Amino acid sequence: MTTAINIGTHMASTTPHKYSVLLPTYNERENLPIITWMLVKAFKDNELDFEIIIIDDASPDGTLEVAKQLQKAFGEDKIVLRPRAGKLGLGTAYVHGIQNATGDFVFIMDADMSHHPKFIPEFIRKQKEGNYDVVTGTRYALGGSVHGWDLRRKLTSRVANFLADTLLTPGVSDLTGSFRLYKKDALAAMIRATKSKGYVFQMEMMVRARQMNFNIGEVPITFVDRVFGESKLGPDEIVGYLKGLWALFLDI
Ligand SMILES: Nc1nc2c(ncn2[C@@H]2O[C@H](COP(=O)(O)OP(=O)(O)OP(=O)(O)O)[C@@H](O)[C@H]2O)c(=O)[nH]1
Ligand SMILES: *[C@@H]1O[C@H](CO)[C@@H](O)[C@H](O)[C@H]1NC(C)=O
Ligand SMILES: [Mg+2]
Repeated sequence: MTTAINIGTHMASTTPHKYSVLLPTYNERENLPIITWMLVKAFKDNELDFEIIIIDDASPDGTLEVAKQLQKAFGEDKIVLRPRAGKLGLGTAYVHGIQNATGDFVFIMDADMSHHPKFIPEFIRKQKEGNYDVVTGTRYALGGSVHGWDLRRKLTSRVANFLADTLLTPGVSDLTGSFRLYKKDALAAMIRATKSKGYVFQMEMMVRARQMNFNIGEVPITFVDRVFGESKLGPDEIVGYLKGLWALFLDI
């Protein structure tokens, strides 16, 4: 009996998991080295196999040149470059990046330091705990929080979340956030089912995940405002979000 249990535990603990991180960048020249260094450290400290896939959309600030330097420093097996010729948006950046993901798990996160790599082990622990298909970081439950945003920005995010939760009811406390860990096959299936582009993309993925009966776990994260660079959230983004949300509501 004991032997059988030991063998089982041993096999489970030595399954060679690999984590691919999809890092879309647009004008993140200053943030990219810091986030990359911290990610490498988080994975190495925890003895995890990983790769970081940088999807840069021809950033005018020279982010791609910085990414090439990082590739030299950390190695081509650790830093994979998947640049595109123009700013084609976030949704398609993920689709583009996942084509080169060799891990059985995929992290999606922002490159501007709003999503701190120190949470990586917690996502992984949570995933194992419930064998979840998706683990989503939440700012709005379980003790998660937001720092560095003014009241206007906080309200915008809360209202966006409230609207999405009311219209779509997918039972995820932070729908507009995007720091998540996926089983790669589950992510591929969600992406195939998702039609939206831009800001609504991440939200629709959670709706599709529920429809496909994937198990979703949540971990609290503290979200901090971007370290370097200007926020891109303006009236156009808000109108685009509302239109996208409404289209999604009519579609489900
Ligand atoms: N490849 C690619 N990356 C993008 C694009 N738009 C944004 N990003 C990146 O996607 C991540 C999230 O975008 P952010 O601009 O931080 O969006 P946000 O957090 O809602 O807004 P701010 O941080 O306030 O600007 C960051 O790493 C960006 O550099 C794009 O069109 N293409
Ligand atoms: C990414 O994948 C595509 C399609 O499979 C392949 O053509 C390309 O060479 C890969 N690029 C890198 C950088 O691995
Ligand atoms: Mg940001």
